[in-house]
Amino acid sequence: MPIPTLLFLSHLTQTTNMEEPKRPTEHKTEEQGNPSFPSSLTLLGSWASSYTHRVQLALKLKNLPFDYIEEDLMNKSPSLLTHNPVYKKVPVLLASGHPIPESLLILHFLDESFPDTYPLLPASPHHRAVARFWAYFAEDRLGPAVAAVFASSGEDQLAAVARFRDELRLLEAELSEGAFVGQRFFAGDRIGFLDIVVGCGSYWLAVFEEVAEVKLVDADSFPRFHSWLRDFEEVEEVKAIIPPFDKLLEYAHGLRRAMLGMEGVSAKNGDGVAAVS
Ligand SMILES: N[C@@H](CCC(=O)N[C@@H](CS)C(=O)NCC(=O)O)C(=O)O
Repeated sequence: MPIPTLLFLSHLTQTTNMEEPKRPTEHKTEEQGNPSFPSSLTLLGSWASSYTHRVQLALKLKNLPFDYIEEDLMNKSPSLLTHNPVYKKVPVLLASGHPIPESLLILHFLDESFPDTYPLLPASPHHRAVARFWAYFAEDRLGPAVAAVFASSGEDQLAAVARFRDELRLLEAELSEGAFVGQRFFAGDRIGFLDIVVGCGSYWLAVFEEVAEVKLVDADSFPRFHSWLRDFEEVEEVKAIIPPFDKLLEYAHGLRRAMLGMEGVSAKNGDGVAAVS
């Protein structure tokens, strides 16, 4: 659930400049080969973007080598603007130089291009549809609900917390007695597509709880989601991707100050999240 960047923060990362932009690798000349059988992979991303983390995690699970280019979202590179002219957002994956924007589409692309190494989606069409349905739910409902909590204060925030918990209850029910009952992860005994989608974003929940001084997920109300998240965060590949808690915390504090500073324009029902983007 990239809770918008978060899923959540995706909207929020855009106008704040709390992190020095780094460009770890030079942009290589991109050969224009066949994108369906990519001979090279380059990821344009942002360090705090859970959408970017989704792609990094999928690449890691599939053990695919790739170049990484850190984008400064306050000062987007010509490469990003050229390769994602419609949304101008990260992540963008260049497959043999051919751009693929949108994290979920990139996950699908990787699974279709490299089906034999760590398949992300289930084999059965029905289970695939279920995973995609809940991924859509995470994007469409859960993420915006978290973003609204982060962007609001006072009574608006209390209402936003209640709304988020109502949404999360739907996923909790699916874990405890629905499509994923008895499974450690959404994908079974190891993480897969839906775990990546919901998980890259969910690690922000603890950060938001601290910054916004609210309780979003407690083990009593959400026992299955709570244990799923703990298990997800313990996966070696996940640990290698998620930035340290303190770094996320500092970032989120700055973001929250910036957002509440916009009060009157922004801090109702998550509108501020969109306003910042
Ligand atoms: N739906 C997109 C969302 C990507 C997104 O929102 N990325 C944010 C960073 S987390 C971004 O690039 N924001 C820059 C902007 O909106 O100007 C995806 O799944 O990839």
